[in-house]
Amino acid sequence: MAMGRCEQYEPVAEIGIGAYGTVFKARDLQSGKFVALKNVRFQNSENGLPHSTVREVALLKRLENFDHPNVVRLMDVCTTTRTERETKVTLVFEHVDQDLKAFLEKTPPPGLPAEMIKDMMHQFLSGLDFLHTNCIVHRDLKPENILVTSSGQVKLADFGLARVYSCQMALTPLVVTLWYRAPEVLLQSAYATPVDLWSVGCIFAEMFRRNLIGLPPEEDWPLDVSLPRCAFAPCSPQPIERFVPEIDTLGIQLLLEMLTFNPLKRISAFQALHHQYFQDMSAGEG
Ligand code: 0RS
Repeated sequence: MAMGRCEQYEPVAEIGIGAYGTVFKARDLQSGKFVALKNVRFQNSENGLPHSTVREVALLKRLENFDHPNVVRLMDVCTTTRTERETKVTLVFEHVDQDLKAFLEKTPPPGLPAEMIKDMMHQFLSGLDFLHTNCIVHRDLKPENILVTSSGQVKLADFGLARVYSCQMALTPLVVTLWYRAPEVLLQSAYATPVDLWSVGCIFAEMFRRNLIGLPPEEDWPLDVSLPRCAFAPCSPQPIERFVPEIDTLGIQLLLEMLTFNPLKRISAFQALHHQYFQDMSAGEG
């Protein structure tokens, strides 16, 4: 992968602006294909880019060798020194036409067929297990950064670089979606890969509908948070079937294992992929 200067990419439209920087849809003048350009600005350290940035970009490049079907391809990385103090890094990704949010919104009633949800969930978990195996916690999974190709392939986007732009994030007073955040993130407790499985659970339920887990037991409440358990009204878990009426028994089982309050008791992406729920999928799928 060459460290080009990104002159071969012509911006066409802004896709999104967020804590991460700006993402543009652009045309690759060499191939004629569309790409997604993500610009991230960094404060230079004494000798150029901070080590952590270089390391994280190198990790993203290394992931490319695995060519995983359920994460977006990173095609190129370019750097532009803007000033002595600031460097702009442009990550060039393959472009995918739509996100899961738009995909779900345009699904006509009565919603997605159950087999399609299963297939998409399996792809989603495969991509996530791949990231977790490579020590990448996504932290912000939501329908807006899960992309769906025209042929129904699910691809995760906006992962990695989290630590790098967390400082940039602090300076960006943008309203961010907290709907998919695991309780330990909202409570500012210690967290790791299980946070993503909570988000997966929320999205899984959203593909059917909504749900409620009730007030967690005292033993599951983290000790390292400032918000006490007693700040919440007691409420017993609701039968999930009431909120997600179309889900089947195995789907409910899997969903509850994802929406488990205690991250240590929550199912992992790898375990979820091997859950009985997926056992009736035909070989070669996902
Ligand atoms: C109304 C808020 C939503 O091809 C989209 C793509 C899209 C990409 C793509 C490829 C690789 C990214 C995008 C990417 C990189 C941060 C990201 C954050 C969120 C999403 C993707 C990111 N607004 C309109 C619909 N939408 C989301 C925003 C779309 C639609 C098509 N194709 N991203 N996002 N990495 N970094």
